[in-house]
Amino acid sequence: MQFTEEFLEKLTEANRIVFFTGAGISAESGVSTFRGKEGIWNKIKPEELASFDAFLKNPNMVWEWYQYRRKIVNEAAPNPGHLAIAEFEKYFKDVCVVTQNVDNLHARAGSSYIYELHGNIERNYCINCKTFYNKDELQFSEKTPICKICSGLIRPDVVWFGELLPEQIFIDAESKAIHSDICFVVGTSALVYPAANIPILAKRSGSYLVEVNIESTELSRFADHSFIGKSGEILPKILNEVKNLRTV
Ligand code: BJW
Repeated sequence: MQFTEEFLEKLTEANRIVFFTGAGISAESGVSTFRGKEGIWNKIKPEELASFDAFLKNPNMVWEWYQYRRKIVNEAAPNPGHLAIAEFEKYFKDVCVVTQNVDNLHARAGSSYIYELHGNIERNYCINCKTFYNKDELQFSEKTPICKICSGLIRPDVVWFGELLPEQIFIDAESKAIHSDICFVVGTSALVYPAANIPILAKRSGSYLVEVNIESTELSRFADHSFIGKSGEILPKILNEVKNLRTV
């Protein structure tokens, strides 16, 4: 893999790094992406499962789908892409992950600063009184569980279409993007808003935008540098270069 002089210079000089990640980074861990040939939305319509209306219409079906995905995620392990990102923290002053993923694999890989824009599949909350329940409390529930306090339906703590993103997390992620020196955009089609604004904001604020994806995306035309290939292969190679250029 060839690195340009410009890219190496940016790696040498940077202090603040943002990794903006999507489903593609977890593909090599065996977690399906949403779009594309093997994507979830190829088999299921998003509005049937990933909206509050769908949940109210058929809570058990939506709950069952999330229990199935939790099982996949539990059995999956972070891959070399997640692990490389976590190791970047040793070499730069400020490294964070802004992720659209709900699979918790960045945390399990050891990343310390994670902004989860679309929630986390391991948490749940009551739609009435907002009491939180972690996955262990509801692990064996085949049907939609009911809140112990108010008998409301319990839903996964993820952001469905038409719902607002967690406000403070989004504000903090925007701030990290604005102040970043390099923004890596990894494994996302960059089609879902407002999350997809984060890398654009980084670029407009002067950050060096680097895309890592198996194919080009909506964002590619804005990127200063595009690596085409699997993130589990490319990110460890970039990390190796960092090890040559910087000291711990
Ligand atoms: C690899 C790889 C490997 C594969 N290595 N790469 C402006 C314009 C148009 C529409 C809107 C807009 N603003 C808002 C909207 C509406 C909507 C939206 O964006 N729709 C678009 C789809 C058109 N947005 C919303 O509804 C958001 N809320 C909102 O805007 O609130 C305000 C509002 C309120 C009321 C009314 C109107 C507005 C909420 C969005 C929530 C998204 N939720 C989901 C589900 C989360 C829960 C769950 O997991 O079940 O989030 S949808 C799904 O898409 C999931 C993802 O986080 C998100 C992004 O997908 P991602 O990560 O990019 O995955 P893929 O599959 O698309 O791409 C994978 C990529 O990986 C590909 O590029 C591959 O090539 C690559 N890849 N293997 C490297 N090994």
